[in-house]
Amino acid sequence: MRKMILFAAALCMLTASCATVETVTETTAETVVETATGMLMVQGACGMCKTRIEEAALNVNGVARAEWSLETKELALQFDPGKTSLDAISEVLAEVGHDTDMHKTDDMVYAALPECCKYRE
Ligand SMILES: [Cu+2]
Repeated sequence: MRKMILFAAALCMLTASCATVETVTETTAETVVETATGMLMVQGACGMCKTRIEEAALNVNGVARAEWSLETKELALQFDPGKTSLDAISEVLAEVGHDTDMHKTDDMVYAALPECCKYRE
């Protein structure tokens, strides 16, 4: 199962159609600030999902901004690439019940979501 997930993620990266990361390095006199901007497709169904997704992402150390759109299912992220990665953030989201284009939520976790949050057909 783990192999299948890795394969799906690798395939995803090859096609480069889903998750994207862009890294910007700004150097000032004394500090080097590195910020990565990324986009993840995250499944969800309501406002509660939005809160859960954004809170989970913001709880990841290094994440500065997380904004999810209920309409497009896109999660716009800004984070420190030295502290975290799109892959790590995606894994946390799958752990709290939301499928992403990189990780799938465990069926047991999904089943425990409130009825209004059921996004699978
Ligand atoms: Cu919901």
